[in-house]
Amino acid sequence: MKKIIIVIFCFLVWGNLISQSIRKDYNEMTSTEKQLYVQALYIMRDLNGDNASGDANPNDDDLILDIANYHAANFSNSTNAIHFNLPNNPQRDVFLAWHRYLNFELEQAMQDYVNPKLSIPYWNWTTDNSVNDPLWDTNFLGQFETNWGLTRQFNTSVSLPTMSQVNAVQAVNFPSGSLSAFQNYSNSLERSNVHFNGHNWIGGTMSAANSPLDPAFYLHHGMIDKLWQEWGENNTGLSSFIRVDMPRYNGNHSFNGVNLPLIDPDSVIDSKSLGVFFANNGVASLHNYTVSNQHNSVETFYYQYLIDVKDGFIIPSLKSSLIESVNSISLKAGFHAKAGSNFIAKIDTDNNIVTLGRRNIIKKYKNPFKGKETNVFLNKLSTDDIIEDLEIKFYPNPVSETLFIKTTKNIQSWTFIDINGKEVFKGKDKVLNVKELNNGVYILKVILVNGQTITKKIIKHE
Ligand SMILES: [Cu+2]
Repeated sequence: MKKIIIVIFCFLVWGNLISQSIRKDYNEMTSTEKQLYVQALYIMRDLNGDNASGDANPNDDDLILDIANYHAANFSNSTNAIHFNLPNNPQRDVFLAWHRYLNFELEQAMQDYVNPKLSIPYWNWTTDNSVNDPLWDTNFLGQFETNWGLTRQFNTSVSLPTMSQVNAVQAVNFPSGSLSAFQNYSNSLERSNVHFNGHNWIGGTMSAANSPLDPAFYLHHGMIDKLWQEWGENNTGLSSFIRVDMPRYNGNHSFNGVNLPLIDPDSVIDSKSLGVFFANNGVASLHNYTVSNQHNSVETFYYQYLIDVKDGFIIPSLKSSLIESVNSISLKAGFHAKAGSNFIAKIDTDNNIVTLGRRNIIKKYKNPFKGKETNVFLNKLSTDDIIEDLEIKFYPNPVSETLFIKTTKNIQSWTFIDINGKEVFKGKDKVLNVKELNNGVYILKVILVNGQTITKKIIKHE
């Protein structure tokens, strides 16, 4: 009886899924994600979708143009200036907070209008500093040069920020422990090559006050935002703004007919408070965070590589969180799904964020850290998505020690076959200890009690 109540409760609560954002290097985007992101950019310029049918006022639902106009109008020298207020006007300096909130809002609009799993990627110029990088492919940001008339110059006499320039800026924290330390940091970041050269290396629109018209703007500022977040985590408590009423829009804004309110820049000092997290080299680390369900009815985390949930990641009673990875999720000490919380960990084996066809598996998962059981189950998104056929998943793959076979039907037996077609390992359990197996590529053949056979390539590594 208890179980039934929980399931019904879940269906109600999981109705409206909007993601938290795990932002990643654009190189980690799948081709589907890139395609969707590009599509989202076009949609942001025509939110009502009426331009094609001869809309008389095509700009009134153009979010990107609106952002660019706002940015240009308040670039500097105004009460609401968003640039260059330091060192003379520290009371006005909102460079970092304003740009953080801008990316957040655009991302929210993309999630809302296009796909809840979209996030704005970042451009790490310390590694991607060539015009031949995939960033500029015509199927990604390259197409906007012509389509949006950006007159990019690619001024390669300007150097993109190097790792040592970034490290030098990130080390700024003097005079130590004071508000001025943050102001020095903000000033160093904004006025150094690290911020300028991302704009000026591209040139054209990116060098002008309406630079948000170039989609590269959001990836460039995505990287700046990531640096500020890292600085804040290394210099706890130092980020602080004097101004308390940062205007996002000037009141004439037409986006969706809504005038967005003033916000306190201090409220965005930790990007996690906006539901924004940054992944690095295949790892999204979720830590020091308490799920609040403030922005969304369910906090959903999506990333295709490792989601590492640990130190101080708390899901309080009555709060709900869904963590979804294509590859692997690790729950470590310090992660705590409290009694009465809703927690789902899900492996999206299709690696396809537009696939809505989810199959339903419920597993009891022993939480090794609390001595209590936590429900970890693969959930379906809606009743339209029910697929009754066989479901089988292998996790993680590649595997180093223990491989899990998750299936909706019972397993009769399984066999590992090596590249010579020889059987090297066999058994019946759903949890396989593969420690003794040599590294390499195998075919795992699973025979189910109903006679069906599934094969899958498995990689064993160190
Ligand atoms: Cu700017």
